[in-house]
Amino acid sequence: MKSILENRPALAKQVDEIAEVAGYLWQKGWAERNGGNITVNITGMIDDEIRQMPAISKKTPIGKTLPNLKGCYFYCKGTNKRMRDLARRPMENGSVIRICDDCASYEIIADQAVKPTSELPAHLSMHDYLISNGSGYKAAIHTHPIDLVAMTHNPAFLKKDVLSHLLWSMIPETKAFCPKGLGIVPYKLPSSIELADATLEQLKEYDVVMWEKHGVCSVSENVMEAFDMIDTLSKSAQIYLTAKSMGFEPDGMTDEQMKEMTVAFNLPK
Ligand code: 2HA
Ligand code: ZN
Repeated sequence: MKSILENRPALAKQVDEIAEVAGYLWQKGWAERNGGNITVNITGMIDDEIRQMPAISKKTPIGKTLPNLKGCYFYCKGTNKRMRDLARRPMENGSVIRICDDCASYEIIADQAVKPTSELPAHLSMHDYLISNGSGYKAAIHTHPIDLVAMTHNPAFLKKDVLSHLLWSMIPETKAFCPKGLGIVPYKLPSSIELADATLEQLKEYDVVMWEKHGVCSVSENVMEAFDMIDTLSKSAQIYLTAKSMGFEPDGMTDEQMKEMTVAFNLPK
């Protein structure tokens, strides 16, 4: 069977990058079994031949109407598929979908009828928003980092921006590479529309959103940047936890040091 990636170097490179990141998520220990999902808006790489391709699945409701996604195409990790398998065989563990003209359903077009991620409503809602605000962002990742999820089990860290400031203060790079910090969504049922809507609300302010006692979501121009933000935050969480496990509360950078860095790196306050 011919793959949609054949003779399409840009699309093949994009899928390679997704597979590379899927491998990192597994190696990090953030992607047990089928945990986590990746979606990328690939509409910009779609040619007329792909537009004519017949669907290989039934039209399936998304669960929401997303007006900005009309005619858009996405690579989506498959539901119940493993990141570690996707890393080696991305077109067997994910698929390319097209959003139908009603903006409320999708169909799979390639390579195989692999049903997209259970978190599709959240992912597509995020992409819809990212188009509407002209961000140019194309990638969304959801994953289960042990350290960051553990921190959401402490109610003190769930108050607005408490965790952002704590993680920023562990090492200068964290604010530099994750300047908006991270938003918090109180616990909601996985895969639910409520989770999708609450995530969307946080995206207005943040590029990274924690789902209490579940995982993290991040959005960026590309899948590597989306991964890097979570990785940077997780590094800070590791430093915090390592200090705590050595029996002391880490000092954190002082307010002056944070201020100096914010000015020097031209970061938002
Ligand atoms: O895809 O992580 O939140 C499995 C999940 C659901
Ligand atoms: Zn999850």
